[in-house]
Amino acid sequence: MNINPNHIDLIISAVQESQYPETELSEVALSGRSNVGKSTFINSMIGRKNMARTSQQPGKTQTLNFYNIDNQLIFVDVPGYGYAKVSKVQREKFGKMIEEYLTQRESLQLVIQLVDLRHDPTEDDVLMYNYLKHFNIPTVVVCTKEDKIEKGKVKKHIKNIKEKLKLEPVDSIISYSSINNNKQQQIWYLIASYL
Ligand SMILES: Nc1nc2c(ncn2[C@@H]2O[C@H](COP(=O)(O)OP(=O)(O)OP(=O)(O)O)[C@@H](O)[C@H]2O)c(=O)[nH]1
Ligand SMILES: [Mg+2]
Repeated sequence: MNINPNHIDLIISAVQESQYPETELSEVALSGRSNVGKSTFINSMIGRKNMARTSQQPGKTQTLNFYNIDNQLIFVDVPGYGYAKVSKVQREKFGKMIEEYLTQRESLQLVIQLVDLRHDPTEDDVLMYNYLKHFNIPTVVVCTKEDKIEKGKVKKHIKNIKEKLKLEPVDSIISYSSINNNKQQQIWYLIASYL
């Protein structure tokens, strides 16, 4: 896929279904725990530094942010889960917002589930993956922060994540670094196969 980095717009930041954009484009949503690198992933895939807002503090993204990617697809940046400092009320609000989107949105074609390559998937990661599978939502697992792992250990970490998530054979798993960003084309190719 060839994406023109100058043709990318934030369509809307939504908190409920009535605000979702009316478009014919397919949507690809980013899911994962807070701080795993969802917003950074979007930026690195489109070659823009600050299109999606990122932070070293977890809990940065608080709404469903719909980005029109060169009129070819929509990336939906989603608030992260598992951030202890978010209040219980806020957490429930996020949960409802994400569930409503994942279960109601007909144009959703793929969820990119991000997990940290360095660690075991969290309990929430496993719950989220099972949730996606329960609703038959096509999923690709991207393991982030590959640059923080020794090259020779990457395979072992992927294998571990695959086992802990009980990854279904149809779902792809790939490691990625938003810093090196050298698998961009491979991932675009993978995404395109779901659109
Ligand atoms: N070294 C390294 N750092 C990364 C990578 N991806 C993300 N980060 C860093 O991780 C931190 C969190 O990134 P965000 O993209 O804001 O995380 P998020 O998942 O959107 O977080 P929420 O919006 O809170 O859900 C930032 O400091 C990023 O620079 C990566 O591949 N390698
Ligand atoms: Mg974010």
